[in-house]
Amino acid sequence: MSIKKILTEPNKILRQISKPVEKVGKYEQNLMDDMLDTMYAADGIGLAAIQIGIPKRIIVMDISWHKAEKKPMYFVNPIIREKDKEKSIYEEGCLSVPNQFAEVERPRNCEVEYINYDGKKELLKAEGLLATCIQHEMDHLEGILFIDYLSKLKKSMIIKKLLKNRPDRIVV
Ligand code: GNR
Ligand code: NI
Repeated sequence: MSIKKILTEPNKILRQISKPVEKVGKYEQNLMDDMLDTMYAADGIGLAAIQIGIPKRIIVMDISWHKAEKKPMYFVNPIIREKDKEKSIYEEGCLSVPNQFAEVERPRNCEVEYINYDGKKELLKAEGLLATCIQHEMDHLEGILFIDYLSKLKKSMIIKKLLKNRPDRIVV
């Protein structure tokens, strides 16, 4: 188990479309373990493999309040089977867009089909934060970030701030 570096916007890798997983084996399970460690270490509630530079359709999540009682969730090759017509607005953040938050509107409920940690097919009815988070994570698999839903002005302001705050920025 190890903690990986999370890529941040702007980075072309985050815009890649992730590839389906053919089978959940030891490599994939080890990757999911590392992703979960990385997510907990960064205080996030979800993480897609592309955020650590691996373009595979794998997501880990834990939306439980008390992290003493961990409730990890694993999604491989997730597909949205149904989306609610009703929308809800949530203030979103992203580990790849550090310290920036904005309201995003998405379908309120959704039904997701996926493969779990043990390689078994599952169906999940998601609502509230769970539905928001799974949709946010599934966007990562398509190279989409929550800032893509904002106005051009808001988005460019956020990207400007990210560039300014880069830890590796050289100040002369
Ligand atoms: O940690 C996270 N919090 C969050 C809050 C509201 C909506 C979505 C999220 S996901 C985010 C972690 C992350 O960037 N996952 O890709
Ligand atoms: Ni994110």
